[in-house]
Amino acid sequence: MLASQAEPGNPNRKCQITANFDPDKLGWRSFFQDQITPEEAAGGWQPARVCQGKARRCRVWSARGRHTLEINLFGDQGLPAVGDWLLLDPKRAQRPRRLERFSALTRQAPGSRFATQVLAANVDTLLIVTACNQEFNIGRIERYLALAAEAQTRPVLVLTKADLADPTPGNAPGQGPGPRYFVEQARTLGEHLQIECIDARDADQLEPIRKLCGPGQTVAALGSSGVGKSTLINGLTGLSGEAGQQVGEVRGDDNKGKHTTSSRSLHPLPAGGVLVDLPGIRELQLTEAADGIDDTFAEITALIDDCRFTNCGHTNEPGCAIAAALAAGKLNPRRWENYRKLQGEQKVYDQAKADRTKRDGQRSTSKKAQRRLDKEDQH
Ligand SMILES: Nc1nc2c(ncn2[C@@H]2O[C@H](COP(=O)(O)OP(=O)(O)O)[C@@H](O)[C@H]2O)c(=O)[nH]1
Ligand SMILES: [Mg+2]
Ligand SMILES: [Zn+2]
Repeated sequence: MLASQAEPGNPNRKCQITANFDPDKLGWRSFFQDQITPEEAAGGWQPARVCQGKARRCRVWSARGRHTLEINLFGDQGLPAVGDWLLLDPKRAQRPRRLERFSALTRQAPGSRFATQVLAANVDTLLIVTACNQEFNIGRIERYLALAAEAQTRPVLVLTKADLADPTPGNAPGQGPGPRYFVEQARTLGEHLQIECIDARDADQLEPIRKLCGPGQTVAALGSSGVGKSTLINGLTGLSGEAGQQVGEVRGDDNKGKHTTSSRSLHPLPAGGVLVDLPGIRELQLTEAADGIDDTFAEITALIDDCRFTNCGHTNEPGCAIAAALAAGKLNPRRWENYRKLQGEQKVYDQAKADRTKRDGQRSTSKKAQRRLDKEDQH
């Protein structure tokens, strides 16, 4: 299955793949195997999966176990992201080749109007984690759904703190919106969306999520701090204390978490899959996600197809299917607003990127922006 089992650094010595490193369980599949050239196979190149990326230093998992790679040069490929598969040249480990990704969760790099940052690569399932309290925000979930749709990653909505949902602070017992309220709200996002409403601290309630994390599966958890991502991850990995993820306190007044985990990381699961923690997402500006947004708002995309004019602005044009659906109460005005907002942001991004590309010639990401990206990855 592997190109070769020779140990990097010593191509003549066969090495035992450590008990911990089973590439198939870690997500290796024919999609990656097929990318290995005959020369690489003959040269003893070895696959490695990135479990943590900090600028040019990244932690990887390979037949040598877990180790750090100082990457010298990454050419036009950009730096590897958590979840990437690399091929390590036994003679020049510093110059790995990054294999093509089957999916990438990307956002606009914070502080930049045009650079893209890969949050995680090769993710099968995205857990969109939010809590049954004032953190719950339907518009933000739609944004996350568009991110998943763009990456063609299956989204699952995880509503934590179901145990606290009723009563909510300020409400008399029994009068707050119970967990059902949040599930009903979330259901308006899609008939087929998988929704799990749980107490993340209770391992038994994690069973439906555990099912998604079988051998070879890569599952990422995304959500604001304080919603229970680390709790969820510890429940799934079975680790706690020093070995597990640090679980944070939550401020009493607004239920917001203080940032505890801050770097993206990949964790193996006892059953075989891997989990990616995507902490500290304060800002999620989508990049090149017009298709993902269209998929997320499929009912709107279908209506737009019915507008009389292909360039309909959906304001006062005759034969506008959007205006008609709004007037007839057949289109949720909040969804329409959010669709317009997200597509509007895309236009601003596309314009900024086009302007920058024009100024920089062929380069779409300037050196300065890349340095800023590297720096932000060190946090
Ligand atoms: N009652 C309750 N508390 C939870 C739940 N999930 C997380 N917490 C608590 O919320 C706080 C923040 O959790 P943490 O996992 O650090 O959130 P993260 O910032 O998203 O990683 C901790 O005190 C957890 O014990 C839940 O489902 N129910
Ligand atoms: Mg955390
Ligand atoms: Zn229209």
